[in-house]
Amino acid sequence: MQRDRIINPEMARTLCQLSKELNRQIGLLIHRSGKVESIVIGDFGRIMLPQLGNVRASGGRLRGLRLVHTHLAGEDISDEDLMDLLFLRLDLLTVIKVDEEGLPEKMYTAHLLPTVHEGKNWTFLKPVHPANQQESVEELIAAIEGEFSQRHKTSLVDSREDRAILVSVTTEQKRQAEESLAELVELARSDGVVVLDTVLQRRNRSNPRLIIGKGKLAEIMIRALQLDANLLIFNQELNPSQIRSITNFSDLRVIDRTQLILDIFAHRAMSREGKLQVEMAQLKYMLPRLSSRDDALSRLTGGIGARGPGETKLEIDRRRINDRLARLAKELKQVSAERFRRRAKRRKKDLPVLSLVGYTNAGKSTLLNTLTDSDIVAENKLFATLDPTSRRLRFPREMEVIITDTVGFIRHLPADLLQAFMATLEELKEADLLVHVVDVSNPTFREQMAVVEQLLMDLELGEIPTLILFNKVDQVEDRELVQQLVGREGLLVSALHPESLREFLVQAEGIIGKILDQGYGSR
Ligand SMILES: Nc1nc2c(ncn2[C@@H]2O[C@H](COP(=O)(O)OP(=O)(O)OP(=O)(O)O)[C@@H](O)[C@H]2O)c(=O)[nH]1
Ligand SMILES: [Mg+2]
Repeated sequence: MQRDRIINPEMARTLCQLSKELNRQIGLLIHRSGKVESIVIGDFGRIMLPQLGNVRASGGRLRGLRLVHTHLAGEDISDEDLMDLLFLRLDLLTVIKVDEEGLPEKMYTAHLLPTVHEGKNWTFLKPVHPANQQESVEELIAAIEGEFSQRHKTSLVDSREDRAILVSVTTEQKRQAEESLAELVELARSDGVVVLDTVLQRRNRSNPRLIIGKGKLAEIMIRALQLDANLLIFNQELNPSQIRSITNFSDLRVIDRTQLILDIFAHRAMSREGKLQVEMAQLKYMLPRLSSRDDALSRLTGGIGARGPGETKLEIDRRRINDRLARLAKELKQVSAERFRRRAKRRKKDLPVLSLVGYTNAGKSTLLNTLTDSDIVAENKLFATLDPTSRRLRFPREMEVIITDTVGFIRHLPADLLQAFMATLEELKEADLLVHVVDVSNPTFREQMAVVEQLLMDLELGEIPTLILFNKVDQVEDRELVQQLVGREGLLVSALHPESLREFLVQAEGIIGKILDQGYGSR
């Protein structure tokens, strides 16, 4: 094809003629160089495009391919055509209407716009007969690409941050769905992601193949283009086919809640053990999802029972990951052994242990700081603490204990992560008293308590005496709620205000004292 024409006039005629004879749409995917990449034969009403690889003009935002195809029923550029333009980021999308005689009537062309114009990200060129093409497509595409990259440059200034749209597709009740999405926003914020928009879709049943309908996905893609998002975060765990069903349509990065949590952990891990644990969880999560990565490749080697010569890249990746996992497991074992020795040393001093547990962001680290006059990281972010910390704490009646702070809990804690952190969490078994810190200023604190209690059971910590602290009362306006809590099995405190903790110290000392009296010698 000539580089500066959308399509050569003779070729347009041939295409129309064949289309008419076959009574099917025919499409050409044409590279910017003029090379025809694919010929697609559809049926009367539509064509299905093959999966496109990453054929791209160097560094551009558009794909480097234009689609030129025939329409037999005199219909205009359809919504489906526009979706192809949008999802595939085609250079251009052109429809040639075929007339009764099988001759080209006119060509109708749409292209993307880098900015929203009248609520749309695309615009139409003036219809033209294939023989009368005046404008150079080459120049046109270069101009569009230029505008895109200019926009890109201006947003590069703060492009170290990810800009995300959060999506939740769920069968939950409305209120629960909203709360869960709100928590996803907090997770994203904690990971330094800019949240541009949230989309909540409630469904009666979940679909294991397509997580989200194509229409809804189109809406999200348009939104993503408008807001210049580079990331979609799903609240639900995505299986490989669901990931594919989305990434087939778009170039946006797609991750799920589990990956987001893993990413937070990866950023926060400070100790060697923490880092090893997180990397292990990440690799384990990635492994089964690898198949969806390089799809073009796996299709190439898929053939008729034939494996390509040697290993495919995918297999090499998979083997590397397995090797790495084995190495990590070995290292982790060593580190855990070291920690065990340290712990044994501490054990010799035989101080009772009081462990803080609770939902993430409940105020555990703040409490430890206030009680022991320490300065460990406590901030309004989820999972501020990953590595366990221990401090000595002197009770009012001169008794001394070790107080430990550890990673917070969250609902739907990723299984791989829980497993990786098992060694750290196992230490909780040595606690003489668990202090369950609850953030009562959070409207979902009851659900959070239930999550923590369930996890404590799962970790076989249900037998250890537990004291509940209703924290952040200073933040609660609802006096009625406070009254309700007073009679309950717990103390109202504010970790920021030492004077509110006096009663807690007395009670904790009492409980531990009693345990020691009863159990001395058995330890
Ligand atoms: N108003 C108020 N804020 C509190 C109180 N306790 C903690 N906070 C705040 O809550 C936020 C979270 O506190 P952290 O101590 O980091 O919570 P955490 O339980 O250690 O959380 P993770 O380590 O992230 O799981 C911080 O911004 C604290 O300042 C309180 O009693 N009142
Ligand atoms: Mg903390």
